[in-house]
Amino acid sequence: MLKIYGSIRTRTFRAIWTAEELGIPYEHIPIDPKTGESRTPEFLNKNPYGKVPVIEDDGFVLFESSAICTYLADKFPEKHLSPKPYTKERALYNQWVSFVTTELEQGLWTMAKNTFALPEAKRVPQMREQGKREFAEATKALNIGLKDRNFLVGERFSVADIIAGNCLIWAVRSDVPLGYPR
Ligand SMILES: N[C@@H](CCC(=O)N[C@@H](CS)C(=O)NCC(=O)O)C(=O)O
Repeated sequence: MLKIYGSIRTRTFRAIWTAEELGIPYEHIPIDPKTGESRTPEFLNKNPYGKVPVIEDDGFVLFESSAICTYLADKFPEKHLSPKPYTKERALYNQWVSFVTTELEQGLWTMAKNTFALPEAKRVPQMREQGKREFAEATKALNIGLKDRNFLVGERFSVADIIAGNCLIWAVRSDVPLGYPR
């Protein structure tokens, strides 16, 4: 059975959300990075970077949340959670997944690192404002990208919406204003 490693209050949420949308059985192993569980030799064997989420699917190990969600969605094409490869929809899907993970998320991550995630001595408080500004710029672009549509790609809910949705939930939970209607 598919195994999903990582506590729910981490980016592992994306993998679990995807598995739930697909309606597939999985075992959740709530490895908590805060306790050092993701840095044991056994876990580093699965992800040498020591982070969650990680999945194991019949012995196949994969890390990076967007790769995991896309792999799961592609495995069940009849559920339409990712567009078919080699299509324009797929290119737009790749665009939004990259945008969310390399742009939208980074502002939030900068804020989190300099508020609680890094050891206190390594935090730079001024970087919190920088992160907030970057997140605001990225949400502006996301708002324009959604225009009058409900989903990031075409007329269908996809993993791109799951990853973007997870980032926006993360922002709301951190009291960071979203600022735009879409
Ligand atoms: N780009 C990675 C980021 C993974 C990541 O940073 N995970 C955090 C939890 S949300 C983690 O495991 N942090 C532990 C650490 O930094 O030691 C992904 O999307 O999977």
